[in-house]
Amino acid sequence: DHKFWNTQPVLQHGEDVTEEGPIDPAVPRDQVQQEPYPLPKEFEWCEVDIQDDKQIIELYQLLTMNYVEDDDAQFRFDYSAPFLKWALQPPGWRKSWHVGVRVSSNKKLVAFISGIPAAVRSHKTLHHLTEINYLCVHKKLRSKRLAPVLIKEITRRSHLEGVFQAAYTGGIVLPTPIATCRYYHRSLNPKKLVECNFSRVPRNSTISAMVKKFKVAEQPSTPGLREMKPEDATQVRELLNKYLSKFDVAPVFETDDDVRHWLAPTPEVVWSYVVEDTKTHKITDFFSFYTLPSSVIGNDKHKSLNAAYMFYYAIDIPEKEAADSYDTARYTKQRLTELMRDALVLAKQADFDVFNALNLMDNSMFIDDLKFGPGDGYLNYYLYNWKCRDIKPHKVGLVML
Ligand code: MYA
Ligand code: JJ1
Repeated sequence: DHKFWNTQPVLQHGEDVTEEGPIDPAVPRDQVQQEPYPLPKEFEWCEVDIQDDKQIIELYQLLTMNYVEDDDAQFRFDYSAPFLKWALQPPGWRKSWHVGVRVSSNKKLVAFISGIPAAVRSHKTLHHLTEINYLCVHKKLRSKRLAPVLIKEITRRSHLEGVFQAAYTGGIVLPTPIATCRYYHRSLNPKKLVECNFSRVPRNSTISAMVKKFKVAEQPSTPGLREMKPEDATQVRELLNKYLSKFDVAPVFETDDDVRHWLAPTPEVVWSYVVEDTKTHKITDFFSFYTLPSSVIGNDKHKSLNAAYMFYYAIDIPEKEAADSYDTARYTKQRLTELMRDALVLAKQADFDVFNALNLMDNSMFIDDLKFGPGDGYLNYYLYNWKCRDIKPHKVGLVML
């Protein structure tokens, strides 16, 4: 049983969804609790100012040492400082949603939770909600019920801004996922992955056979493929919103600024490419991936695994193919497989060791052909204060960082 989650406006385990909608009503600002939730006496609240180099480094260090690990504690996510700046400062970001906890006596940062504003559609409803991420409590302060205080405080700060729904993901199962996706991995540097115990040499195989199996082309092959430019934002926005409209939960990119922030290339953080039709100069395809290394825990040879994660993509379905759903599916599979083959080439050129993807959107169409294998991790998707029917992985169009 869940002492905390039982008290929250979320679907409780086993409850059926008859009608979609909020669980608790919205509350006017002046009726929202004005005082921060009390913390145990040795701690105090702070806002982490991530424009201040000193504070972004404190946040980076907290997460690098204490954030998410795999089930066997072999790897830990190592989000870089530039990545965190990008992830936490999209258009409309609020400093009051970058919530830290410090030890009062020495001001050491020991816990964190963040919210960013986002437009996310579930089925037919568009929500202007908070995306919650980077919840972290220092390893030495675990199991003291600090996490519920952080969650209640970010909820209160969200209510103060008139936002009553949230989206979040997690490796663990809580009441109640709207969707559960699985991680898949495509080796680019099999030798290093084996040395890190990220993957194993199958009994009937050898390292050199694996090196051969996972070789990719030297250069991408799609004609008209190039890096995305900020000037492409309008076309990419239109293409992507149209593609995302077929999923049951997906973001809506409401402005070109959103697209430039999230999807134009940012060095060391996000990599984005478009296909520009050689004749019409129209953008017909788009894909992106982001950089998220993991620290390799307790390995003498390797300190870090350099992973690329599939981010958003879209293809234009020509009218001829859109005529019937069979042709659409066949076209989508072919086009996406060729595009993602190029994504692997570009990721290899950029020296990534592995390319990761979830089985969401249309990823299942290329996962096998492009030699991705299933990982041992799952990602659960949640909505706060919204009843929502369950969603199959291939109907999920939302990627959280
Ligand atoms: S997911 C990433 C979460 N971070 C990590 O996994 C990093 C490593 N782990 C830690 O830092 C700690 O173990 C954390 C828990 C901080 C996770 N999401 O303080 P406790 C519940 C939600 O004694 P600790 C991400 O960032 C747990 O079920 N709840 O535990 C999205 C129990 O409640 P109950 C979680 O281990 C976060 C209670 O906390 C999670 O010291 C979305 C125990 O508290 C989790 N990942 O600390 C947050 N893990 O008794 C929700 C444990 O009921 C946002 N718990 O089972 C909700 C929307 C808010 C905004 C609403 C706006 C309207
Ligand atoms: O990376 C993950 N698993 C790896 C390493 C497993 C190490 C032992 N536990 C894995 N490797 C096998 C790869 C192999 C490559 C060749 C083909 C066959 C497969 O499976 C997993 C994902 O699978 N990662 C995690 O568990 C990290 C946590 C995931 C939950 C994230 C929560 C994020 C919350 C943010 O909001």
